[in-house]
Amino acid sequence: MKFGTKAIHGGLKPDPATGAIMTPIYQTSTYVQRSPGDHDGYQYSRTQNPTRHALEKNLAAIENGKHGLCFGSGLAAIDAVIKLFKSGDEIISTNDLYGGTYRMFTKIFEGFGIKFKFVDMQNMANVEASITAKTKLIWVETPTNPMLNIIDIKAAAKLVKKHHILLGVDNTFASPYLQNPLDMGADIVMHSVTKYLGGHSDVVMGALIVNDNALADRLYFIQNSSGAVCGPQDSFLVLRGIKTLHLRIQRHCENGRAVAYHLKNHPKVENVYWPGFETHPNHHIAKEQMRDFGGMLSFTIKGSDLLATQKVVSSVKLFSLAESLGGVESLIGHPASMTHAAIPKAEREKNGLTDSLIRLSVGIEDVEDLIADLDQAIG
Ligand code: P1T
Repeated sequence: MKFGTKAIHGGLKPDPATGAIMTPIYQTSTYVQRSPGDHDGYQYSRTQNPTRHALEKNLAAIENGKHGLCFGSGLAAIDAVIKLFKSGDEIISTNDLYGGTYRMFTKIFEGFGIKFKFVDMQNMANVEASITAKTKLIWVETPTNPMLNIIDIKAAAKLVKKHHILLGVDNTFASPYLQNPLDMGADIVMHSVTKYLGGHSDVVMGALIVNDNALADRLYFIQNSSGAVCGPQDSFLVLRGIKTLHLRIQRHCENGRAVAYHLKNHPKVENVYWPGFETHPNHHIAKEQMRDFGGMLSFTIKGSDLLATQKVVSSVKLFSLAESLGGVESLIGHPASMTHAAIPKAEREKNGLTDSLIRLSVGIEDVEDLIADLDQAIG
């Protein structure tokens, strides 16, 4: 089955009770048992819920995985992954990543004795040099947020196989339409479903997709025991969002490309970070592991300091100045003071995330209007 067909049908069947073609919102916390233990597979909605279950199967289908698990947010999904480990274990993470993930790693899990190393993975030799006998997981975000670096998933997979450890990939920026890390040897795929999968900026949710049955069981145990699950109403909205994922991403990519080239040729723009440019340092890997280059990009304006940058992001009329990404509407953000404010300035700047960086989530509006808005904001 090809992607669009899987997005609409994958893992789904008409509701067994009524034949409803759309999975109903099973807004219930519990399920009646005929006698203790005699039930139809549902006991309590933290453990399992039919609407969430349908979404989990659909997500597994579009990521070419066997098992899907949904959580109350993207961070809750990552939290479940890190709970696979214990004090003394080490995790190697990309150095450029969502600020909230960095905050959770350093402010929550380091307190529990798990050690994190933030490494520039654009060169895999850096990763191999950081592996010790205590390393248990390599955590990759690709494309990275917000610098749009590309990490070679197949090379990372080769490394984890050699060292008998796990590879987790945060696939949020790419979406399953553009990139399927399990096919490239990853053990865990994670999504902030809040973004492209939901697609309409109306849900906060996270997901994990895995192939290995034993790993899935351990994650199901954590999902049920820690309880950070999503609700049925949100599961319904995401099921609905995924039905148009392929169409939306095609347009995000088309618009992203047009905006990227426009900014590249703009006399006031200094740098544009977008993996579709042949001059992007890892364009060849992006071309190999992604179907297209997505609708996320970052840029800087020549000679722009913090104040001038904040003025530009506040001057848009059609873009909205807001955190998040991946919705149908275009967003502009200032990572240093918004999504990545939790990362110390010195740490951010090492990775190129300066006060002058502007991030765009290019939506699916008419691109001429988006370009006109950026031009008037840049001035
Ligand atoms: O917001 P939440 O659903 O908990 O997802 C966290 C998360 C995880 N991974 C990546 C790559 C992300 O971008 C995010 C959330 N990011 C934003 C809110 C943002 O504006 O970058």
